[in-house]
Amino acid sequence: MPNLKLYMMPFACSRVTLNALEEAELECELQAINILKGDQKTPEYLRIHPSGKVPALSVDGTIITENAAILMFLNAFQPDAGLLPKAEGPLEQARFHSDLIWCSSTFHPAIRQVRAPMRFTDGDISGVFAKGLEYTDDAVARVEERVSDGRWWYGDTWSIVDVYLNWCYTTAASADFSLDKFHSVQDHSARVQARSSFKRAMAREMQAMKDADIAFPGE
Ligand SMILES: N[C@@H](CCC(=O)N[C@@H](CS)C(=O)NCC(=O)O)C(=O)O
Repeated sequence: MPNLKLYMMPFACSRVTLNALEEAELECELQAINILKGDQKTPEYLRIHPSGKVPALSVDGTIITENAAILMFLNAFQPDAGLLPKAEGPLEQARFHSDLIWCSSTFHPAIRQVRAPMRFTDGDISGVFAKGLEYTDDAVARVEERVSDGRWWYGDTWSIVDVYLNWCYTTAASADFSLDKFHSVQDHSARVQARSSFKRAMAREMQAMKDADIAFPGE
């Protein structure tokens, strides 16, 4: 087994990676990076992740950055863990990878526009924010359609894509995006969060937060 270390931040998108590690039952040390204090921009951390973001995964000292790439690696490393459905060939594999990349490169940036519009402009944030709400609505509507009637993103089969989607829409909801009209998404959220690997990941996040003395504003 390789030596794994995950650079993460409680509540950030590294939750998806942590859930994948728990689902695949891979032992992994956690290193919390307090992004509220700017620890992601220290020279030491920039040597690990040149963009100053979480997650980053060290595999025997070799670093992988970008959530989608880490998840693809974990799926290839532990193919029987069911992080993604088994692909029939390279074409189907690419379609599954495309779903992960959609989460990281389309859905996640839309949410950032809602949560942190000031990071996209030096001027008035209202247009960035309004567009962010619009893009997020498009993405959540796509999920709503796909997970209706108790389905997962891939129908009968849970996958790590469901966890990624859950992180995206719950993070949007923690800003100013309402999930009220998305009944299937709300049901999907309850199902994703009931899974034992999700609960273990959450418990580890809470412990990491305590160990690193991370406090969110207002706490
Ligand atoms: N494209 C990256 C984005 C990662 C990302 O944006 N992470 C956020 C937390 S959810 C972060 O580290 N933010 C700190 C910052 O931007 O300073 C990925 O998918 O891994």
